[in-house]
Amino acid sequence: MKKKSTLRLAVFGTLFIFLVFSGLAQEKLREDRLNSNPIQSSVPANYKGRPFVDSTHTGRAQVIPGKLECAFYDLGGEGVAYHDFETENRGSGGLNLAPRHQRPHATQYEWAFRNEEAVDVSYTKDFADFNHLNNYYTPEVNQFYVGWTEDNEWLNYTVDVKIAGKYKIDALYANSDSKISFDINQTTATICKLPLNTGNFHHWNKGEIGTISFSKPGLHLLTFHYNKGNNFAYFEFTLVDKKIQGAK
Ligand SMILES: [Ca+2]
Repeated sequence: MKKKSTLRLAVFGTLFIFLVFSGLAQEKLREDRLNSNPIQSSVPANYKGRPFVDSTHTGRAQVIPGKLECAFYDLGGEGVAYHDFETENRGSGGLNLAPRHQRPHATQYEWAFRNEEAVDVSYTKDFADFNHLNNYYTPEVNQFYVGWTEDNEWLNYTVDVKIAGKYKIDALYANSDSKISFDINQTTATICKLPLNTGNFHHWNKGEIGTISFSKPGLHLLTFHYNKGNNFAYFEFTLVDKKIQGAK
């Protein structure tokens, strides 16, 4: 009896191990297949920018559906990855040089983020952005944002669209209720309106601003156009319809 049950245990044990390993092998095969499929690209051939990369970012394009962080605009510099009014970074390379603006909840990484580039970037601070009752939406601690905005500035993002279709856009922003727009692959795709004026550059709101459609999956060049009067933290793209009408 003892021998039989030992044998049964051995058979079941072997079978169990076999099933686990064959499951793992199949999963690995599936991953390899996914990775070997090159992402198709609709990015214009003349575009010289590339996704942002640094010590903590991989250099992969930001993904749609998902959150597009404004401060993670592409690498490539003035006239390629962005257009900015003046060469100083008035956040990381200006305001945040003052010890008072190097908050204990952040590190040098946040204080000095992309300080060699002209786009004006800063991060949310305890004394300015959350410990007050004037927010419509409380931003995350150390949330990067693009500020000190001027008329006709723009930022480029190489984005990886996983599913073609129509997307709702929500923005985390502060101050003016201005209009902004997005191009897809260098053609105007949508004009959006920020829903309300928060009355202050450190009173934040998160709300729906419009929709945008991508006609196919893969890499696209998304250009964000804006004017004077806002801080912009991020945009969230949520798929609302896989049918596409008038998509770029
Ligand atoms: Ca600047």
